[in-house]
Order: sequence, then structure tokens, then C-alpha cells
Amino acid sequence: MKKKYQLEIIKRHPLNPIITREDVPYHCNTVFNAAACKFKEDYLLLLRIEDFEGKSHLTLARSHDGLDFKVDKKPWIVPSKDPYFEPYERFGIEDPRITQIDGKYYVTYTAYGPYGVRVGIGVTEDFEKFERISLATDVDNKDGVLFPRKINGKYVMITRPAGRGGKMNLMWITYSPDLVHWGESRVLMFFSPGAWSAFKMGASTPPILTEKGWLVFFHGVKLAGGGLIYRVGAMLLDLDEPHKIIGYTPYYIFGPNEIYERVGDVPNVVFPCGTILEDDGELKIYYGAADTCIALATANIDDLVESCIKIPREYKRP
Ligand code: M1P
Repeated sequence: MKKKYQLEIIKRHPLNPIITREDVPYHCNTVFNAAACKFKEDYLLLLRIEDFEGKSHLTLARSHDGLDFKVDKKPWIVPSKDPYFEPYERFGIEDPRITQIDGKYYVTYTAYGPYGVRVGIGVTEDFEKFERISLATDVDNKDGVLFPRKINGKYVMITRPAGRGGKMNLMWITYSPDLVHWGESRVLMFFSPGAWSAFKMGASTPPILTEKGWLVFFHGVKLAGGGLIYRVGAMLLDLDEPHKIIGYTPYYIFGPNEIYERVGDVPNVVFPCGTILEDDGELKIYYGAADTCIALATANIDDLVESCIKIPREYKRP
């Protein structure tokens, strides 16, 4: 089998971008960074939509083929008015991820308020009623992705506790009996795998179960002369001891190249928050481009796993 060059593994859809603000039935500034899942016969995206005050909320979009999406007429999850959650969501809710666990759909999101950012968690069974469960982290900790099953009886989540603004390159893994109380935390990845992610990193998409381990995309950010560049790498984690990194891509495997990724509210950003694995091994990857629109790319799941392990490297934490 011919080996694929690292930037050939993930292929953009020719009809990109697949959702822009013109597709949103109400006025908004931008639409980007969407969670994804299948629900009944539909593909669902949970879109981050930024209004003209600069605040974000989350709105559903639905499709029969994973490409042609219809955006709901109104937002689904908006910043909470509940006295406990309100101060922490006052500036908006951002960057959702969806993880299905035991038949329920858990949404993790960035709660953004005057004190900084936290990971919020809520649950739905029908994509109508949404119940908040917790603000799972303290301040300045975001990019929370939940594993799709409990491991050793505990919920597992990757987050990025990284100082105000997240200007540090590390990810942690943490455990919970109930999605409210989190502990047994430890560093998952510290020190970027390369200069391409030296400025900061964060988990991008919820872990995908493969025979060889949990496959997780992460974003890596480089501070270049012209500003930040957001790119994507992948890592493979041990199935039973997910704090153990089996392998990872020392280089990025996806980065901004097309005009819709290079130009927008924040240039040079590709930011996946959701994937859908098809029965034939094709992985649909939904990503925000330049914080302005949503695009679709695809990859073969085996190629992605191979990209993590083909250069054997032991991940050494300092
Ligand atoms: O503007 C690029 C991204 O910046 C932030 O991501 P992070 O804190 O992980 O670097 C988020 O605001 C994200 O939504 C945005 O796409």
C-alpha cells in the first residue's frame, strides 16, 4: 500500500465552506467550531454562533447526508440565567463538543465570563430539552472533551488548564464518578510535539474508539511573525489507561491553506470540534475555518491511527 504524505490524509470537501452566516436564518456575525453527532437518521451539528455583541450561543443544524445542513430558526443553548451558572456564562458559551455515553448526549462547552473560562457540561436525550450538569473546572481551563464511555467506572475528560488566555501548551486528563466532582487529574501532554504547536495546544474532538487506542485530534498553535496559526495533530491513547500516549503525530496533519481558512475574523485557523465515523471507516471532520464559517474534511480512520504510530516515539513528560 502506498504511504500517504502527512497532508494527504485529511481531504477537504470540494463544496467547502458548508455553512456560512448566510445559511443562518437570523442575523449573526459568524458561525464556526461545531460539535457533531448522529441522532436517529440525521446528522446534527451544534454550531457556535457569535452575535453582534461578540457573545456566542449554540444552535442546531440538521442534515440527511452530512453535507447539506439546514440551520434551526432559533438558538438552542444560550448563556444561562440560573444564578449559579450566569456569572460564568455572561460573555457567552463557545466551542461545543458532543459525546454519546450510554445513550445520552453530553455537551461540553466553554463557559466564558468576567472571571475567565471554564468547562460546562450538560446533557440531552432528545436535542430539545437540555439540562446543565456542572461547571466542571475552575477558572482558565477549557477545551473539555469527554470520552464516549466510562473507564474503570469513571467518566474521563481531557481539558486544558493553561493560565489566562490559555497561553501554554499542555493538556490534562481528569476523572469523575458523576460529571460534577473531578479529580485524580494528571498531565496528559506537556511540551508540544513540535514548534508548530509550541504556543498552545488543546484537545479538539472527543476521543474515537479504535482497536488500537483512543484517537484524539488536538489543535496546536504557533505564534508566527504574522500572528497565530491554528493547526491540527492527532494522538492515540491507551484504551484502559488513557493517560498513556501510545503515539502521536510530531507534525501537523491539517492546517489552514484555503482562502476560507486563511481569511476571516481570525485568520489562519482550522479548529475541529466534531467528527462522525461512518461504517466504511470514513471519518467526517467538521471544523471552524478562520472563526468565520464551517467546513468539512474526511479521512480514513486507519490512516489516522497509522499516522500516530508510524514514527514510534515514547512520549516523555518532563
Ligand atoms: O481564534 C482561534 C480560537 O481561539 C480560541 O481557542 P483556544 O483558546 O483553544 O486557543 C477559541 O476562542 C476558539 O473558539 C477560536 O477558534
